[in-house]
Amino acid sequence: MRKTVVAVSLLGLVLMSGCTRSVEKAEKAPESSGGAPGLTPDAANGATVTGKITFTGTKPALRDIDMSANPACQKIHPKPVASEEVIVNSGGTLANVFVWVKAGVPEGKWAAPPTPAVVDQQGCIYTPHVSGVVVGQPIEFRNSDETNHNIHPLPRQNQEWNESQPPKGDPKTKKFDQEEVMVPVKCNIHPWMRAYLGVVRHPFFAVTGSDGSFKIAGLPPGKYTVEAWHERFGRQEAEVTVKAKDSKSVDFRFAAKK
Ligand SMILES: [Cu+2]
Repeated sequence: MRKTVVAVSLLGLVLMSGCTRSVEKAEKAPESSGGAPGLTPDAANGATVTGKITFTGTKPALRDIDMSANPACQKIHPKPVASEEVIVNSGGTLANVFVWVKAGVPEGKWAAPPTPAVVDQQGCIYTPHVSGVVVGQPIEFRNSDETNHNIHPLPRQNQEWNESQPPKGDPKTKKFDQEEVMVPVKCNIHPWMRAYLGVVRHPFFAVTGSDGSFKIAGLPPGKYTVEAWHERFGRQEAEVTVKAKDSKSVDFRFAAKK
């Protein structure tokens, strides 16, 4: 009888130490798999959220960009260059709206695409004006111009940097390691130059183009907060709940400020 008790308690000790070890392993796993690709959208079973951003009211009067202070830039543009601050498409929709899933996306490390996002400087304009990257995804800043630029992102959560780039200089590849929507990017030489980068911890974001629409695909089933950001008109949120393979639409409407 006594032997059995001893045997059982020994077995207990062995089991307990076994447990402790496996917990330690589980906790350490994410660190040691730092190079792992991470979570990716589920193209086959994920849900799709699409929508349109409409604009109501009168488009604000915007001055054309004045490049006269810099002949190298001005000579590229025989005609005045329209501001990109508000682009209302022919159908009354809004371009350059950054739409992203702000809340509800499962925690965990989402894979950063190895392919760099590209922000070029062409004719002393950042192209694209608005774009997005996944946290940790490389961004290639290019200079296609015959003039100097000075790239200067102005983040609040990420590390600020400020680097000049010679005419047609080598691309600069950078990363942001914190989620931040949006990071404004200016050029210290040309005050009109502005780009905006949405840095998101997952790949569920889009930017509206000439039809004002967006599409976010591969979302796991769940309840989400979707946010639409516009540089002039601010932010709006909407809730959406999706099941596997669902297609739902979420529209936003921005109005002219009075
Ligand atoms: Cu510049």
